[in-house]
Amino acid sequence: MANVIVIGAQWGDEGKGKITDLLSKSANVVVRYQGGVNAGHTVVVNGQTFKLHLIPSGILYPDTQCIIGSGTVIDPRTLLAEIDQLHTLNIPTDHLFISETAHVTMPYHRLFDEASEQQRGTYRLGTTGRGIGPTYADKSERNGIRVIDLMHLERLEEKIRWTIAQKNTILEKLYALDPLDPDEVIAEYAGYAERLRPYVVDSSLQLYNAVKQRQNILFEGAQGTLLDLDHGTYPYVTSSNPVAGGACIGAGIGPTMIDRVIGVAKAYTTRVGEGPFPTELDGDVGQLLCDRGAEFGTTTGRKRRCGWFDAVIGRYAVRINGMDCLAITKLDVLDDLDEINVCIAYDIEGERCEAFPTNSHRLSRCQPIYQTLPGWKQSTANCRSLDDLPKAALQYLKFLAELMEVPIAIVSVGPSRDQTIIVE
Ligand code: 2SA
Ligand code: GDP
Ligand code: MG
Repeated sequence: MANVIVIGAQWGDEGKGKITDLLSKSANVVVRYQGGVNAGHTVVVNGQTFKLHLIPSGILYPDTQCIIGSGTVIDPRTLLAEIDQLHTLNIPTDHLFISETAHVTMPYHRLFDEASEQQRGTYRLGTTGRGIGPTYADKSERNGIRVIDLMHLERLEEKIRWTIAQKNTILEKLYALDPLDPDEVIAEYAGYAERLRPYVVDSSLQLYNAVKQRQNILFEGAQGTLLDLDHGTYPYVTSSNPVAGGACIGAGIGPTMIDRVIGVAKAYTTRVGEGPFPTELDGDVGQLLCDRGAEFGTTTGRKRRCGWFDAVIGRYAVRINGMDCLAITKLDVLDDLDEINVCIAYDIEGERCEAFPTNSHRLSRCQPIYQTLPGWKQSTANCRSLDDLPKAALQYLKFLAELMEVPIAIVSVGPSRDQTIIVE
């Protein structure tokens, strides 16, 4: 398998959790390299559903090391709840490791996220409210608290006292909120620190040793290409780099150690949160995709916006990530449709546009140009090889691969691990 990056090729929720779990069977190490508890990755095995936020989706394999890398932001409260939840299901976590250089989400980060969204009013971004943007902002401003700080209680106390003094001014003056009590926060985070201590490592070194031993490493992206801080639909993006290039920075390894990039894309498109979405469907078909695809946020439960597959976005994701191949998920969601549209280009005020506009304002003025394909009107949920698929479904997949100029390596026809077609 070698060293493979799994990324989301759209606006997130493409099924990265399912594909990462599937590939983890052949991986020695699985690494999350960015994002925090905004992510929600679902793995379904033998009828049991696991919703993971920070823990890599390889955790169900007891011999696979699972690393939460340096580029992630860690909310200890949610992470510990996730660990506890796995323990109640008899899933061990002694193969979980946390980078000492990852940044920590603090209570003021969550408060700032919610308050600033409220202040933005109609300009709100539709964040998950999990404090992600403010945690990364403190990291960039060099005001962050890192996992390594949690491990040194005296230093932690001093840092929290100093930081909360600054943050309370903002809470009171800018947002008219109550100040935080530093003693309470210190006690809370000291408790988390003790529970997290056994998991904390120098994860970049651990990864380098795995590379030297020629182990197979899987890098699990969170969110998706169009939510990338640099290459997504700014400002309607998250505050990290989900694209393949982010894996090297977030995991702390060099680009020469990467062998392949797999892009995960739904057979249609969804987006949760604000921002432009050219192929969005407001009517019955959009509702059908939402219902059949159970399109509700894995973390927040928010209804996801649904639309047709957008090959302009697909081609952009191939380029930005250096994608080698595709995993197309949720093909089964299209089973009932008479006809299926695929956006092949955009029309911007009479001008045909094949390349994805990097400017969100321009994107919001794009009208999709569609090609219509026939539906297959039969269930694909039990298909386990390409030969099992209805002809029209195969034609649809071939069309997507041609438009995006990359081969399809995996097709997913249901949420379960076994509802998968591996293309030989
Ligand atoms: P944030 O919270 O600062 O990262 O939000 C900024 C934008 O990024 C979007 N975002 C996501 N989009 C899709 N899925 C995500 N994870 C959850 C899921 C989302 C949920 O798996 O369903 O439960 O609502 C995710 N995380 C961040 C977010 O919607 C903003 O548009
Ligand atoms: P991620 O963030 O990319 O890991 O995706 P999420 O877990 O947030 O959302 C994907 C949802 O689709 C989850 O509920 C999965 O269980 C489900 N899912 C994944 N693949 C398929 C599929 O092929 N068909 C159907 N019907 N559901 C799928
Ligand atoms: Mg998700």
